[in-house]
Amino acid sequence: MPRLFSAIEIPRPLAERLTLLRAGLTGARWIDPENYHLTLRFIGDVDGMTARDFAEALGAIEMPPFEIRLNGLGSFGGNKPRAIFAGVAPSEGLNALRRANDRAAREAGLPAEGRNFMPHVTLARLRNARADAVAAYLEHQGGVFADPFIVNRFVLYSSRDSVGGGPYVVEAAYPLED
Ligand code: 2AM
Repeated sequence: MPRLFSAIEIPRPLAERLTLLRAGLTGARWIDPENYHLTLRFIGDVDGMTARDFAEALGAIEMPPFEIRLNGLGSFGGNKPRAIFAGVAPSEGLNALRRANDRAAREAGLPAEGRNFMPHVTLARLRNARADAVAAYLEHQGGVFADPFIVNRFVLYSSRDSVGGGPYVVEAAYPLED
């Protein structure tokens, strides 16, 4: 079974703008813009029936479109940085959609997720990047702001790559409608 997760896609023009940030950090493996996404609920490897149940529960979600905005850069991993991400400005719509995705996972019999939801778009995975180099990179680039965009659908992705970072396949798409 492929690894599954639900996510919001990043519109192509915004993804292209984010590629301007792909410079100036040794040890960074930059994600290709077509693979940028904002994970709503990570599922991982599950059996076919659970996958179908999750996909079906996602299909029952009814929500209007909403706006979100990427907002500043950060890193995960503290002293041993492992990723650079773009953060997301607080959004009630996003929180509601995340909760609905959590509910769908519960309905499919999946266990609750241990970690808190920290919405982000991973831009690079890091290997042996120095914490001070990451800090300098973030100081230089971290203040960027992007235009808001409308979220009018979310998707169920699969990934066969155990390392993460794509390529991802859209298994199903779920429109948000007023
Ligand atoms: P990340 O980009 O911060 O690694 C596919 O792996 C997507 O699911 C990625 O966006 C990844 O976040 C996210 N994800 C959330 N929880 C995960 C987990 N426990 N293992 C792997 N990926 C996870």
